[in-house]
Amino acid sequence: MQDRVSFDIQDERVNIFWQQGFLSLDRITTDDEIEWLRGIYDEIVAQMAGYSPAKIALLAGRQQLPLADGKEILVWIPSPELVFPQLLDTRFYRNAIEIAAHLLDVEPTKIVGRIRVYLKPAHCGAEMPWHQDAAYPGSVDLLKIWMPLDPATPENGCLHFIPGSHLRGIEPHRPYEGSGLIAEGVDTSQAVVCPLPPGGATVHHCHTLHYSRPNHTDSQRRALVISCRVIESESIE
Ligand SMILES: O=C(O)CCC(=O)C(=O)O
Repeated sequence: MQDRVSFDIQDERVNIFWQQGFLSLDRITTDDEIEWLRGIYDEIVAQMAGYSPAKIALLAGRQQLPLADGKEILVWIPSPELVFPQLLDTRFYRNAIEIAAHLLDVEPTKIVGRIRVYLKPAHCGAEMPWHQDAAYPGSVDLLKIWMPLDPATPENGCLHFIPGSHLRGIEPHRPYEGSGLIAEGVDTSQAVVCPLPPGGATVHHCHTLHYSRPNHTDSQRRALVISCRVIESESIE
C-alpha cells in the first residue's frame, strides 16, 4: 500500500512541460483515495441515466454519449462534481490545482478546475482521435490533468502526445464520427506513448496534439480529468 504522494513539480519539470507540451507524473494521490475514487466513479457511470442529454448539453455545451448496438464508445461525463461535490475535497483535486498553478505560474486560487469522466469500456472503448483541445470552439481551458484509476497502457487507451506540437498553433481539424474533431495530416512519427499506473497523471497543454487508442482488452480504462483555466484578473481602473 502506498500512502505517500510524491509528485515532483520542480522547475526542471516546469521547463519540460513548456518545452514538450506535456508532462508525466508517477503519482498525484494515495492508494486509499484511488480506491475511494473508483467507488464514486462507478457510481457516477451507473447513474448516467440521471444525466439527461439536455442536462449534459447545459453543463458542457456538447456531448459524447454511449452509442448503441456493438459500436465502440467513449463515455464522457462533464462536471460530475456538480452531482458529487465530494470530488472537490480530494487530494487528487487539490494536487491537480496546485500542479496547474505551478505550471501556469499563478496562485492556486486563480485556477478554475472542472472535472470530466472519460471511460473506455472493456472490448469496445472507442479511440480518441488526434486533436488539440483548443481546437474545440469556445474552449477556454489552458491545460488538462489526466489521471487513470486503472493501469493505463497503450493497449487499453493511455494518452499519446506529439512533443512540441503546442508551439505550432492550432492545426486544421474536421468533424469526427459526428461528435468530435480530428486534426488533419498529423505526423505521428515523433509521438510519445505515456502509460501510467493508477493515480499517476499526465498534464498536457491545450495546444498539444494527443490521442488514445481503442480499448479492445478485457479490462475497462477509467480516467478522471481536470480541465483548468485561469480566472481573469479584475481590471482596476
Ligand atoms: O481519455 C481519453 O482517452 C481521451 C482524453 C482526451 O483526449 C482529452 O481529455 O482531451
